Amino acid sequence: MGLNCGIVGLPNVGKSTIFSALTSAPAEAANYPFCTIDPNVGIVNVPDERMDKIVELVPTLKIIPAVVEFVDIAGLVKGASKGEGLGNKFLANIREVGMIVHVVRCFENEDIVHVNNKIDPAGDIETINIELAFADLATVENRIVKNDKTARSVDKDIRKKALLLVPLLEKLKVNLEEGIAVRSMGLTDDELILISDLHLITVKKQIYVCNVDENGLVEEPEYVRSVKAIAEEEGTQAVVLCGSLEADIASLDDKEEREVFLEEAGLKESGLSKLIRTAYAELGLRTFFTVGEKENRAWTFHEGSKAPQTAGVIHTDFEKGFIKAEVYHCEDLFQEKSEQKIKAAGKLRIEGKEYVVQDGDVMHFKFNV
Ligand SMILES: Nc1nc2c(ncn2[C@@H]2O[C@H](COP(=O)(O)OP(=O)(O)O)[C@@H](O)[C@H]2O)c(=O)[nH]1
Ligand SMILES: [Mg+2]
Repeated sequence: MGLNCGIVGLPNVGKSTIFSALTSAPAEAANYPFCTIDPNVGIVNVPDERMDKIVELVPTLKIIPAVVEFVDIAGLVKGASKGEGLGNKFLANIREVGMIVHVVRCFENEDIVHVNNKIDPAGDIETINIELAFADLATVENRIVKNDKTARSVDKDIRKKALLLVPLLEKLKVNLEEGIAVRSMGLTDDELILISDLHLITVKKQIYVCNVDENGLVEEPEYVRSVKAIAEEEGTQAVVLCGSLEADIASLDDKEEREVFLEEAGLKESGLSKLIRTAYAELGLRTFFTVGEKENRAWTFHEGSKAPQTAGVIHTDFEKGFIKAEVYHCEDLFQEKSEQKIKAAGKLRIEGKEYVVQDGDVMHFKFNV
């Protein structure tokens, strides 16, 4: 499951600052056996106001939020695709993530060197995107050589599959040479399946983070506008935040202190919280809840999943032995104030194997073991 995002960007754009702020209050790793344990990996709680409201109505001993993983990917410089800098480690790390969070420097500060000596978000984005495309180009070129051999195989099926790949690999090569990301090539689902074992980088979704200084939060700088324009053209999101301010906020232990700080900075929500929510949604992740005296918990599922699959998120036995689910939406709870009243109002539904679970559903699963 692609539950994680890799933070990439040129050196000195604020990646590590953002990563440390994100992970300053680490989630309880024991609850998330699927997560990687690595210093560059942080498990981050997904802020969700709905859980706060649920807890008011269904008091519980333990609250477990949904999480998403962030990976601080070091070493992306010009030439990384050819092994410059930490090139190879970088490539290995980035292949494993579900999505790319591309940090762009939109703040000025003479003391912090910019690798190209100039604040130029559009130029920086191009540098990184071309580097990523070239990394994929190298992968594709290797595969073309191998595939040419496979296409001469004596096994008819193997030969057939290899021949199918020939025009597709050529199309990838031609476009990647122009620096075009695979995600922008308009490939069909079948084509995407054919190339899935290449683990290409630029096929992954990418969102942008504009790292501004504090003034940039109040008045949108031209730098940000240029990133937003690129994001819009690519059909993706650009989140604006100030890395150093986020680091300051994250260093406060007390929730109320953090809220006062935000208010003083003129913000409704911290930039990190916006980033986490955007990343989670763009990864195609959605949340359902289980509630009870012992534990209120937010669970993550992939958009479009049916009831048995989402039951499987809790335990594989729940999926295998799935019978039915009792479901209501958290909005029903906010309206009716208790599960009894939801039942009395006829809003508790019984759903079967074909039910497509909705974001914000509260589920009770019935199953056989
Ligand atoms: N003024 C300002 N400096 C920042 C901001 N974010 C990061 N920095 C500084 O920029 C430098 C490089 O940051 P770092 O997070 O290590 O960048 P990385 O190389 O992308 O990981 C550090 O000195 C940070 O303190 C920001 O939002 N505003
Ligand atoms: Mg760093």
